[in-house]
Amino acid sequence: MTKAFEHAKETFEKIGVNAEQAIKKLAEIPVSVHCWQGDDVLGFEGADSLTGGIQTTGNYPGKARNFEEVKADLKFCFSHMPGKIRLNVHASYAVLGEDLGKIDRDAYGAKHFAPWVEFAKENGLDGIDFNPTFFAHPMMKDGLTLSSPDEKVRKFWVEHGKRCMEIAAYLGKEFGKPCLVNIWIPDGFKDVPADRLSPRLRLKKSLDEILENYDKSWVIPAVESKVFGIGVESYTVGSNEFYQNYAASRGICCLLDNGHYHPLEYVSDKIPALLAFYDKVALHVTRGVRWDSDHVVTYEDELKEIAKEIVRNNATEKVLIGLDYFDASINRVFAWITGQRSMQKALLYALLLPHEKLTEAQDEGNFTKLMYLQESVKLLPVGAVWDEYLNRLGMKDNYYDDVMDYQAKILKERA
Ligand code: RNT
Ligand code: ZN
Repeated sequence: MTKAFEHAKETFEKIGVNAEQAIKKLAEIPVSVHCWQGDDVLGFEGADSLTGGIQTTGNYPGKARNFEEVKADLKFCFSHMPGKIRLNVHASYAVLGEDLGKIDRDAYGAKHFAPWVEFAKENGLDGIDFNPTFFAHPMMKDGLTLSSPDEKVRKFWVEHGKRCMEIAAYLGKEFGKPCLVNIWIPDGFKDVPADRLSPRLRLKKSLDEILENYDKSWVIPAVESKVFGIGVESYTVGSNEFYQNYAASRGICCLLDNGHYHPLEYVSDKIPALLAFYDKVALHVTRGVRWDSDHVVTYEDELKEIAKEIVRNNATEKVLIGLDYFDASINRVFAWITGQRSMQKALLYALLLPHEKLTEAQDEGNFTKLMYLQESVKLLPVGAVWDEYLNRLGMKDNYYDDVMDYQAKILKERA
């Protein structure tokens, strides 16, 4: 135990916070790490570009080109990511083997994800979460999938959704923990639509078909809304109001991506609003810069607010934390670790706050004291507790040097 930690412990004790407890709790909060940061969301189906209103920018060398390379990079990342880790896999990362080019997304099955299960188990992960991939595919017609007026197109995607529910049940069972299946579709229009209702009614019908018969003990379905995407600026079928009402009426979960709202709308405020009604709330933690830019998650104010809402509402088991960002302009492995560590740092910050004292001031209507307390906690020695936490896990704060080493030895070899 370092002197700095001893001192920090005393400081926190004085405000009624137990730093040892905070460290223990932090190690138990699962963060679902997205599989798509290492290869610019391309997946294993042979895609060379991304469509559906999302985009990675940059061409930093060393992108993973196949399952082996994604696994190697993730393995390196895991050894630098503190805490409990789940893996968030997209359907487009199916390990198809001999089926590559022979079957399409409407025929993917559990066996195509068995190698991911093996990998996750080998690395002692907490479980796998899953996502149907409704983008970057020739069956998207006029930018539409589940809301398409073309029955052939709509049915194809419904079938994909159904297959994914089955795959998710398999993943949940394998780990003995439910698998979150997040449905995000890119459907929308670049310009003013003539009919805003019918696409939503078709989406509602498609979702009902996908959810007709799934394994409720192992699958937690979620729907992710969005305000707009690139080339889809005027209208999004799966809007916030649409999905919140859909989720509420069907008893499923909402997934909030903090890049998917107007810049002055905050997911930190939406979490407690949903917790008043829902048993579970799922998150895609990202960092939008001016818009849904999917910048790497860093330790900034909104992230801290999000973490506070999770911790102070005793919702660490109700809020399912997943990461969602993709940056190709910097070392991708570095980006992966940085986002996960930032999430953990924010959770630690929140775990070290004197929530009762703060709430007391609020409830007494003593807003002068509340501001005093809120300002004074900002400079508490969280860093010393973070260092101790890493130390105990055999990790260091400096992961940059290791990343550079990995870059020189492994990533440099990739064309
Ligand atoms: C897109 C959504 C969606 C994707 C991933 C790859 O705006 O945020 O969650 O980023 O599914
Ligand atoms: Zn997202």
